[in-house]
Amino acid sequence: MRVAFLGLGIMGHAMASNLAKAGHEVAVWNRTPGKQVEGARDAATPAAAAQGAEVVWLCVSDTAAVESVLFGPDGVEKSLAEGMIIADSSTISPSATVKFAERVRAKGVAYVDAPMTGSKIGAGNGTLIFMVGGDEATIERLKPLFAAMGKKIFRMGDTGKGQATKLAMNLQIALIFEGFAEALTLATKLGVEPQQLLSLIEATMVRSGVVDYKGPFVLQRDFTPNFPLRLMHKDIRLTLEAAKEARVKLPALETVEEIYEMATEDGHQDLDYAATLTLLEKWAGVQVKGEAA
Ligand code: NA7
Repeated sequence: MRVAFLGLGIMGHAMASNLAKAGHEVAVWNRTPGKQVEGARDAATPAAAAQGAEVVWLCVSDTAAVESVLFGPDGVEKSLAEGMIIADSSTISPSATVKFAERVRAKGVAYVDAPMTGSKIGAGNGTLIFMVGGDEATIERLKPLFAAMGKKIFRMGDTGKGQATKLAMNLQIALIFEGFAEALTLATKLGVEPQQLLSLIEATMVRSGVVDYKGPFVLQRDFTPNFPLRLMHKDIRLTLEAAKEARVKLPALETVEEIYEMATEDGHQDLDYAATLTLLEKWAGVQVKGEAA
């Protein structure tokens, strides 16, 4: 298929590469020039990338970025044509997504929100899991592209429901990790060996995918970003905003948001979100480490 891929960050670059590798005709654009994707054509603007494309796929930071790529000067809107599909894998506001979709629908363009999970590793090896909102026929047309970038798609409902689901998923990741980080900090302060605690967690119902994945990194004190703290913080804020719009109260997430705020003040925004642990350590006066760290 002819695809314009906009946004070549950690996730987008790997996704666009996989589309090109799968034989799709890909044009790429990134706000900061100089990023290339093997097998893809470089475009100077979002509008130039989208010109003649069947599908325009976005993966940029946040709601404002999606809005500017779509509707800003030289935005995708200039090249919209009847029958085109816009797919957005950025994590952004569900209500803004619905508004963007309405605006392009007037031009006969379908809009699918397709945020994903699977992190940098899943993007690299094409095993992402997509949570998708949009009509079934449109999603069906996108299947070859989903197959090149991921291993599974879950249709969650109409446009906007992919984003709503993503926020509900990241809410859980943030809270599960915070529970793990608090447990590690307390246990360490009370004299328990962190590696022993992790082994016990793995053998019991406390086990979780989040802890399986993050535990080894944390015990090695490796906070290089798989999922940067600034992006998890953005998602937490988006979740609280969506909750406010829907008149839902999320007291645990509100507290965790304050921890992200303080971690940002400490300069950790570009580290992995697991670096929120360092705040708890600072307050407790301990450091959590595995034997080899
Ligand atoms: P990264 O690696 O931080 O990449 C973000 C990308 O978004 C990168 O290409 C940025 O371009 C682009 N960006 C940011 N702001 C803008 C604006 N205003 N206009 C156009 N492009 C912009 O993030 P990930 O790849 O890890 O994640 C991307 C999304 O997926 C995000 O929503 C996650 O929550 C999930 P730059 O190179 O900085 O010019």
